[in-house]
Amino acid sequence: MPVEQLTDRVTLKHPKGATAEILHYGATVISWKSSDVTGGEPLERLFVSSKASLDGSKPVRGGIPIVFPAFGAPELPQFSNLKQHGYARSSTWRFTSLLVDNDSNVSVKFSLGPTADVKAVFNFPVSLEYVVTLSERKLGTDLHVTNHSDTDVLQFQALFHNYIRAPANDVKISPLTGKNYFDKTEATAEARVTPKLERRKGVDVQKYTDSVYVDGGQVYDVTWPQGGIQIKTEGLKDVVVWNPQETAGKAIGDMEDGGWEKYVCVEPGHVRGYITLPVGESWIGRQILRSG
Ligand code: TA6
Repeated sequence: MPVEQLTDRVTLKHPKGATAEILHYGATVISWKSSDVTGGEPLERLFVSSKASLDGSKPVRGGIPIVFPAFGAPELPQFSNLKQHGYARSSTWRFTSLLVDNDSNVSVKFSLGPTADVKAVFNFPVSLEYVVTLSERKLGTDLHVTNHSDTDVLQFQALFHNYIRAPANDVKISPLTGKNYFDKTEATAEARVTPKLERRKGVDVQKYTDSVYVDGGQVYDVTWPQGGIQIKTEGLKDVVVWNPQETAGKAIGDMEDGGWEKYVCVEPGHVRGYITLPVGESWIGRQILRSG
């Protein structure tokens, strides 16, 4: 059965063995298992902390949380009621339909309208749809944003907060050479808003890393000895690379011991500046993750 609906999640099964699990809470992909080009048993490609809450009590520490309408600490006045990274990852989405079910792809859609709990924090007539597509070696996630206002444009940011399962100290992310980035680990506010030029051929996360690359190039290779994930994106011009390492990692309440050694976050998004969506229009931001 390609799609199974459980009380709190939907599971996808591809005819060639790949699987995915999506919680209704946050429409958070909490598992993606796929083989690589050599075939073999599908392996888990995402990291979810063993201390993560999956009961809807707080955003999932891992998988692919959806960041919308604001990245980081919300800045715009209309976002003043929102928490860090916005409301999409901490709202309960509705599974609306099985879109595609064939030998190549299994694709499902979730939606999040301006429901009461959303209006309580963000009173703007915006609706979200999220399409997750599972292929033999790929996982696609598409976020559709529609502005239903008759009068106001919608300004927003969006990002897929991918926790890629990987040996963090052996990972390299490329090609980011020549890209400008902002280093959020800098000690002073001034340094954190001063752009740096990336000179490395492969970016590592062997030390505490929290970098926002502007216009990252929309294709990213996350590689390590004997493994890798490629990320291709559309509509998401920037990319964030994050790993807290031990000191910052231990301070994260729902991070399992040593969890920081098991993942790297490579997060395509539009997070420098805002997308401005005119009245009545829709926007799509998408990514395709490919294993091996
Ligand atoms: O995407 C990187 C980041 O913004 C980091 O600064 C860190 O805060 C991380 O997201 C996790 O944020 P969270 O709100 O999920 O603890």
